[in-house]
Amino acid sequence: MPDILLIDTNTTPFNEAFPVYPIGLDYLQGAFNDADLGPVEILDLTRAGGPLGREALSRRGGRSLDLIRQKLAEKPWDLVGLSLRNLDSTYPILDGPAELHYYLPQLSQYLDCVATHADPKTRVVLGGTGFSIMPEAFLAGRPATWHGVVGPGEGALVELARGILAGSDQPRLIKANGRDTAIGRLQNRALLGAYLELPQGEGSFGLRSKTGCGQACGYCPYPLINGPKQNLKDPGEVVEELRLLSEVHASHPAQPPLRFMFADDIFNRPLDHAKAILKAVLAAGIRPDSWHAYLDPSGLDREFFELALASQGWTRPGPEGLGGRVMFFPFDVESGSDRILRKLGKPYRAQDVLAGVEAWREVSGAAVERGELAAAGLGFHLLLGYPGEDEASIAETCRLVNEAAPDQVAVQLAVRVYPGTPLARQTQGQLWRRDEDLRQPVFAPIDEDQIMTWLRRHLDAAYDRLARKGNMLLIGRGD
Ligand code: B12
Ligand code: SF4
Repeated sequence: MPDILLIDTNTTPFNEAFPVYPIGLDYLQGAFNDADLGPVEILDLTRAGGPLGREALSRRGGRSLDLIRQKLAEKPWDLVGLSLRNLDSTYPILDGPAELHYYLPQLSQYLDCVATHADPKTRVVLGGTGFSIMPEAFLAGRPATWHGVVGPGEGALVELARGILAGSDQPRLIKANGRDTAIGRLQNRALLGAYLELPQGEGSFGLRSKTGCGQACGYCPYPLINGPKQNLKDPGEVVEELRLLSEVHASHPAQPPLRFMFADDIFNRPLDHAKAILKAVLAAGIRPDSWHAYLDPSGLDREFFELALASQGWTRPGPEGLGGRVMFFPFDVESGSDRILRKLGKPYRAQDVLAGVEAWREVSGAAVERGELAAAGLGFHLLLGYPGEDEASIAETCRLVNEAAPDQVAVQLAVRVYPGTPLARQTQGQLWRRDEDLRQPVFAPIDEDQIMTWLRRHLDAAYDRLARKGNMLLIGRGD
């Protein structure tokens, strides 16, 4: 059997505070097993290094380098794969040291360590979301024994490994995004069990019901990762993954709440597929404590909300005193201005959002009346300050907010320009020149004070609560 090692390099402060299960590596490990190339070892740097207090976070890098050195010294691995997930926090540097928000220098240190300590015959393969967004930032200058895979690795990495083991020449960079290969599945019981030991946020666990969203919104790097089209997973396979997760959960002594996220680019596109999955989950009798997903705010209908409610989507136990379960449903609206939505490349308009909100209100309102929910709250997520934003477009967005009357509005006030996106093409020559300029976070410039003034002018007076952290605003109603 070949000696294959997969390393999860996600040692970011986020992964310390909000651990995310290394779904990608679990899927790849399963793909190697299916191809009779297993067992494959996973080195999860953050978990293998053990917990660190907030004040000791700076020690994570050194610990991880030690772990990499130790693992590489164990044997001359045939193949070492490194998963490079996060490039940055997506927030402009707020306060504190830059490494809290920008991870390329740390990742480069890990790669340097592998270059120095791996056996000269070991083939190194890079992949993961961060790598897929800017492969050259990682691969440039590395030895000829290094390769990279852009996009989902289940098919491409196994193929590459077979070629390497057979001694045939292999391409330096494989673009696997957009290929219709089988999507992996959660299969590593021990690793899933280990993550149940960790403090769980909204959803440490994730699983994928498809790849791709089929859109190309101006600012978004997701199509660079998963390609321009969609590849769907059979609902039955999703059920099998959830069954496994439920079994591992049921055998865990502490029984923390079982929450997960459909880690798709967009879960409800195509809507029928999302519904088929929820129906299959319900039919299988699987009841998580909660789940959530990223959604397209248009095309959400009553049936979707009914299925989401029945399967505990976006619900949680209510606060003390209220009892029962509550639902908080976030709509990723981005803008209420059709002109800006067009500029963003969004396929929906403000009217579609209102239709979705109406369907949500009917379903959640009926559930509250029946006593199934103790309360239901609505959230909007907005992205303000995209190139072309002005007082008229902010006024239109405020009009949509005033009409839909969400309980909470989260506003993001800065957009990072990722290489290869429509926004990057649009801003080349103004905000950046060479590809290398975009390796460091570059944000589309905005006048935050001006936007705040317009928001205050056009939002209903009921929205009288405002909290601000860096480029994020949280606006609430006092009524
Ligand atoms: C779901 C998701 C989340 C969920 C995760 C929930 C969960 N329990 O897993 C939540 C909301 C918690 C989250 C949080 C964050 N996320 Co996020 N997230 C995603 C999303 C949409 C999907 C990731 C995923 O799990 N996919 C499913 C798995 C199966 O796929 P995968 O990891 O990509 O692995 C596949 C391939 O990449 C490849 N592969 C992976 N490793 C390797 C290794 C080798 C050797 C090879 C060959 C291939 C390979 O094969 C795998 C199988 O197909 C992506 C965007 C996207 N469309 O990919 C952003 C994304 C990964 N997130 C990102 C970021 C920045 C964050 C946050 C820092 C945001 C924040 N400020 O809070 C935090 C970090 C959290 C942490 N602990 O690290 C960025 C990372 C890139 C970047 N810009 O830096 C992305 C790309 C989005 C973006 N805006 O650009 N995230
Ligand atoms: S913003 Fe959403 S719909 Fe648009 S390209 Fe990104 S993932 Fe797809």
